[in-house]
Formats: sequence, C-alpha cells, structure tokens
Amino acid sequence: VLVLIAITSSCKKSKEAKVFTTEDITVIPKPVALNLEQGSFEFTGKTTFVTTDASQKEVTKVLIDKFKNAAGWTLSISERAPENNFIQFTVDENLEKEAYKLEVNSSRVIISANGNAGFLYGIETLRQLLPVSIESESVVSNEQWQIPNLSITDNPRYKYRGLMLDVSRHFFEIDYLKKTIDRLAMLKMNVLHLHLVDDQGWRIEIKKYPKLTEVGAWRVDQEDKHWDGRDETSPDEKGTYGGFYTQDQLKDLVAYAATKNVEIIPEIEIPAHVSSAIAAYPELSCHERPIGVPSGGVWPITDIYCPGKEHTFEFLENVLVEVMDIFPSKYIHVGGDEATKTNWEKCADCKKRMRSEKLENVEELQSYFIKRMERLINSKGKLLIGWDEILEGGLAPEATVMSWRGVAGGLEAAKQGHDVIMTPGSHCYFDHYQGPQNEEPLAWGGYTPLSKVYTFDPIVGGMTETEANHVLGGQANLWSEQIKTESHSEYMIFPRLAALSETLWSTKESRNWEDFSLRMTSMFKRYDVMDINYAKSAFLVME
Ligand code: TNX
Repeated sequence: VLVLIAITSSCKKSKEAKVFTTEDITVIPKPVALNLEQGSFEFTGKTTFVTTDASQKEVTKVLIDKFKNAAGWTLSISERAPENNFIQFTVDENLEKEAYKLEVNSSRVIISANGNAGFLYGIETLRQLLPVSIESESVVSNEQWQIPNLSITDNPRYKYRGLMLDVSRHFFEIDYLKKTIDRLAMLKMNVLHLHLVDDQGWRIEIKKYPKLTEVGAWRVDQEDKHWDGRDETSPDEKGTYGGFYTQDQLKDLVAYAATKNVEIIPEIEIPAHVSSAIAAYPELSCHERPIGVPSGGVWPITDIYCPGKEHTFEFLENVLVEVMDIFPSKYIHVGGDEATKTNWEKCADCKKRMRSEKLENVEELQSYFIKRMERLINSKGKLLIGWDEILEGGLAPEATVMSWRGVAGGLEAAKQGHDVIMTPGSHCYFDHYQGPQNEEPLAWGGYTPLSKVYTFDPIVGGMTETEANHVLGGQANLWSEQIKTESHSEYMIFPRLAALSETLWSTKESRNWEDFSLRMTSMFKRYDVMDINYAKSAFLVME
C-alpha cells in the first residue's frame, strides 16, 4: 500500500504546481525587495500580454521570441485582459525611470513601470524566474513554464552601468555587438562604450575623411606585437587585417540598443592612441612623418595629434560633428589617456601655441586641447567624458572623468565637483586573468577573478555625500590586444559581468558572496543553454 501511495503521489507531483523556495529565485542582479508567496503562475500557449502601447509591445518581444523557440508557442498581445493567464503592463508615474514592480499570482502577472526601461527590466526578471531552458533555440518538451507567485520592487543603485568594448585592437562584427547588447540588458546594464579609435585601427566611417577607414582601418596582421620592440608597420605595407562600421550600421546599432535601454557612448581618442588616423593623414602629427597602422608597435607611441596647428582642430571638429550626428548619447568620450608628449616639446607650432595661450607646460597644452573639444561638444548640447589623465593641467569645466588608474582620479574629480564613472583596473579590467594563469588563455596581465569584481564599489570610503552624488556608476573595460575572437571576448566578459551588474544595481546591504555564488550556478546553466563561452575558472576561485 505504501508503495502504491508513493507511486501515485509522485505521478501526481509532475502535474501539480511546482513548490518554490527562496533558493529557486536566482535572479541576477538581486532585486531590491522580493516577497515570495505560495503558488505559481504557469505560462501556456494561451498566455496573453496585455497592452495598448506600441513601445510596450516592442518590449514583450524578448519573451515572445523565447517562448517561440523554447516552447513552440506564438504568444499573443491583446488590448484587453482575458479572464486569466495574462501579463499586464501598468504605467506607474511614481516610479523612477528604470524601476519596476512585479506582482505575480496564479492567474496573472502585473508589471508596473514608468516607461520602457522599467517594463523591459520587469520582463528580464520574468525571464530569469523561468527555467533556464527558456533560453533554448529549439523546442524543449516536458518543461513546466512556471514562475513563483511573488512581488518584487526593484530599482538600480547607480544610473550608469557600463561595459567598454575595444573594437580597435581587434575588430568585432555588428552582430556580436547586438548579441552583447542583449546580454547587457539581461543583466540590467545600460551603457555600451565603444572604443572606436586606437593606434591599431580606426573603426568608424567619417564621410569627410575617407582615408580614415580606407587606410586607418587596416593593418598587416592581427597579432598584437605590443612590447616586442618592433617598429610600426611601414606606410607602404598593405593592411589585410581590420574592418570598420559604416555610419548606417552604427545608426542601426544605436536604434537596436535603445530598444534594450542601452546607450552607446562613442570614444574618439584625442590626442594619443591615434596612429591609425596619422597613418591616413600624416599632417595631423607635429612632424608629419608618414607611418603605417601598427599591429602593436613600440611603446611609447609618440606620433600624436599636433595641437599647434589649427588644421588639427578643424579635422577633429569635423570628425566629431559626424560622430555626434550618429550617436544620440549625451556623452562623447574623447579618450585623453597615455599621451606621450615629447613631440609637442620639440614642435615650433606647439611652442607658439603655448606662448599665445600662456600655457606653462605640455600638460596644460593637453588641457587646452581637451577644453577646445569640450566647447564644441557642449555647443551641441552634449557632455565630454575623458580618462582620468584629463585632470592633468586642469579639467575642462563640464567634463565627466572616467577613473581607470585606480579611484584616485575619480575621487579628485568628484572633489572638484565633476561627475565620475569608476572603472579602476583593480576591479573592472576584464582583460586581466580571472583564474590560475597556467590554465587561462594569454591575458594582458593582472588578476581580477569573479570574487574580486563582486567586491567593487564605485563609491569610495571617505567621500562626502556631495562627492558621492557625483559618482554616476561604474564600468568594465575589455581591452582587446589579446582578444582576437568573439568567443574569447565572451570568455573574458562572462561570468564577470554578472558580478559587476550586481555591484551596480543591487543594494550594498544585500551583497553576499555565498548567496551570489549559489545564484551563479543557475546562471552558468543559463549560459550553457545560451551557448555563451563563459570562464569555468570562476569555480576554481570560489571559496
Ligand atoms: C591602458 S586604460 C590603456 C589601454 C590599454 C590597457 C591595457 C586606458 C585608458 N588605456 O590603451 O589597452 O591599458 O590594460
């Protein structure tokens, strides 16, 4: 009899609603407030999204596409709520821009938000509440598409939650950028910073200066020869490795990103890391020496833009006008890092400029350079971002500082009343190793495992409240000297981006490594189904 009871109860179980416990809720980043209730909601082929708004309909696509692939259903959208089994969108004007509320009971789900960003994040949370097989590209049979009854109130800790991709040192196709945007949205990250210019390649079409991409986007090989002492490619060597994005491709990418609440911030490096531009137009440097696009190149690279000549400013202004026309972001990043200024010291035009502008040294000359760029950027209603070197010689009045050499630059900028984005190498450099070096692919150096990223905090101890309010958020940087393929890029980004997203979204009080590690095991399964080449070495460093 006992055996019979056991058999009947286990048979029954498979048809019954799943019983959820808090351990089943593995959402990353962790929602701010969550109340688990009894019972569950089950998605079926009849589940309906209820909305009258066209842009909300766009947001539902994330789940509609998933169910189409994984369950073989075409879920419908309706303007009126059916009796039960629906997902309703409700506008709540009291919520902040990216905040959302989720109320799930057995008959319906209500997502409240004050705009598309919140609705999208509500949908992304639903996605992570569903079994990981929802990520499957082919129909999964015997899955129960249930989520627990619960209520969630959620909003971000920081408004800037970014990832930088260096598409210069190695070139990545638009489709990979779109895939990355989807994955950023899954983790409620909202900025993709594109490092479009560096010594090793100019990656954005500029109509007024076609040679930037005809010449500057191509180099002889894809190996990074950094640090090996080899001189630049000779100007007559024809490049075979490279690529660039057309303006139309970038506009399309920007529009795509907007549907995922991701802002694309372009970076056009000034005044250094620009051999690719000088290879195309040698007159932009002080001594006008012809150079080729280096694959890596000698260090330091001294061929940088000449601020002695008006022509340089004309060129950059024309470039930036085209750039600002493509990217609606209120920010334009102008680099500013690692400028070796020895040529400026020897240049008659630069000396003349320094005399006429009463500049004491080359740091002040760089500051003058950046300030001129800022005037143009501000005149178009936009704001300038630069790496923390832009502090040297005096900050441009409205500049936002991206602090990479630790947090000191960010701290100083906040003290001076400037906005700051924290990207310290110690926690945010995803070109670093993330596991034991002998088991990892070659990396740039450094050691930044998942557990270390998880301890990141953009607000530094000792900041006053006013200074802390200038900290917009943080960002991971993936420099790509060593990263030649998409799958390697994925490997460096995942799983570390998950840790970063939680440090930037969730409350400081909720941070808990053990709890995060447990939720990560479910995220790894999701990555498996999504076919993301994540670093398994993350397990090796878990305590
Ligand atoms: C420094 S971080 C750079 C990059 C390199 C990176 C390697 C920064 C603003 N500049 O050009 O790729 O180190 O980690």
